[in-house]
Amino acid sequence: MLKNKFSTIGHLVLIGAVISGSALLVQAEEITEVSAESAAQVKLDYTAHCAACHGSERLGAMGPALLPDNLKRLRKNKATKVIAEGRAATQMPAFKNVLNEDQRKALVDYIYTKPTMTPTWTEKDILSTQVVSYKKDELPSKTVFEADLMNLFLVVELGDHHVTLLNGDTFEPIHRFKSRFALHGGPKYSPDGRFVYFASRDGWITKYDIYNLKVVAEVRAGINTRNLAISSDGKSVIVGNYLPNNLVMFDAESLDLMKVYPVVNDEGTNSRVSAVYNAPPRNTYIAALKDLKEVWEIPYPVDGKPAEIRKITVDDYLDDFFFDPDYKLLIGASRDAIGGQVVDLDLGKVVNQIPLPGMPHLGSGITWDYPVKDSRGQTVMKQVLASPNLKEGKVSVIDMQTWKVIKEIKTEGPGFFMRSHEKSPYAWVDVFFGPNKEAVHVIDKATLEIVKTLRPSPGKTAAHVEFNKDGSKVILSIWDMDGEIIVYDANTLKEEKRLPMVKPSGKYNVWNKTQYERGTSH
Ligand code: DHE
Repeated sequence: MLKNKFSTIGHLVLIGAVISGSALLVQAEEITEVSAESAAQVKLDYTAHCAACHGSERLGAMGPALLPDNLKRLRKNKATKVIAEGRAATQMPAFKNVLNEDQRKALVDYIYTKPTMTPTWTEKDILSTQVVSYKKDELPSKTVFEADLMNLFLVVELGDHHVTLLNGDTFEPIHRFKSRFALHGGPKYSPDGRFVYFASRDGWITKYDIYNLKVVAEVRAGINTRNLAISSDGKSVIVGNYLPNNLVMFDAESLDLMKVYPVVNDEGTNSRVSAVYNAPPRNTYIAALKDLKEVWEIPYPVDGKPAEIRKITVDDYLDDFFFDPDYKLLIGASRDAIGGQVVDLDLGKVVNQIPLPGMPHLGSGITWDYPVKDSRGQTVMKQVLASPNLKEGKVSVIDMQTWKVIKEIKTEGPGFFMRSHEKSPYAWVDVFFGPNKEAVHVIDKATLEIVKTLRPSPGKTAAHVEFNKDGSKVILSIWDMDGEIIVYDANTLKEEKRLPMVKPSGKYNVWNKTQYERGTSH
């Protein structure tokens, strides 16, 4: 009788795996005993409130995987608080009015329980998912539409998982196509702008031919993916994963697997990848890690052969980071730190600390030249970096020589994305969180003052802007199922056009992205 009263959380996970026919889980290692009633209740709560975002088997979907390995940096009491109050800078809502304290604690115990089946995604799994619809040169190298190919935009519509290709001169849609579930991070263009590579949170990599409006190849690189990067020679693509803890390199042509790099240090501790970026002047990829205090530099493959990794030890975990325009310095921060670190990639060490309290969103950081008077009264240009803050209503502007804060620009709430363009006098920052999420600020790059605050759709989140090729227009998303994108004149700040879209998130201009324009993300 007593025996019957006990079940295992692990068994419930196993049932889920069998039902979904998933090939992601392998044999049990550890089983935690809890009463059958509690196990059933926690599973019901998980299914009702968590599974839609974190996946029915805790492997991640819109939200991250919830497995002990992925939660190493989060203490259990902090996790209970996150369930009650939500998590800053994410889509995680507060559940304190929906789940009582016991339910919240039971959920925390559940997510910190090792699944009976360990999730895996092997080279064999990767290879088995590869589909090549069109081989090299099978499709014509001219477009099936007329437009300035360097001034195209892609708009990711998160609401119904579609992508719209937009003419950047007329702002007329050219084509709309279905994407994989929950694309996240910037799609990456091939250097000539013909192809684009998308990554979905559940690990799918899609290569799309913009000239022919067709998917060329697809492969599933992992279970829970962060982002991808493409090399400047256009020959390889690398994917950073949360689950499994690895980086996966593909040949950019047909997404043939080249190499899996397990992310583990010499002592055997493994880590999720915070993100991986291309570093053009270095001919390398740079990845920062979430659970190891290391930055990894991965050279492009030579003659198709992947090279060995160079590892740089840093002072703290780097959740978020970006580079100076020369890719000599990496500027990064941990989400819980009170400051950022400047890593000299040539010297291979941390060379400075930056006073950046709150939660700077360095992934959205931009740089520009800011005019100051020198000791002789002459105007000289100083390179500054600016970052929104995910916790506080401010934009920090930092001198990139002294690493001192020049100004903290007060905004109406925490912001997610910041953008500018070399030819624009303005930088735009959204107010993504809180009661003023409908607002977007326009900052004068020379005075560091907010010159205008736009509220284009009262009550709806206005977020993420991208400039066109010559910096004369800006498009802004109204982040709503009944949403739209709004085109502005980038100089007069006057609204020019609205196009209905389904929760449009990021927008990506071919020229700005392929030229590594300073005002946008790379
Ligand atoms: Fe993002 C880019 C990490 C939550 C929308 N986001 C990125 C990148 C990283 C990142 C590392 C750069 C990848 C690249 O371009 O190659 N994002 C994170 C997080 O750690 C965080 C805070 C938590 C998480 O859920 O993973 C997070 N991000 C979100 C969201 O909640 C957003 C608003 C909605 C969504 O899609 O889930 C969101 N992130 C975006 C967008 C970009 C992005 C639109 C690309 C911006 C660009 O202009 O390049």
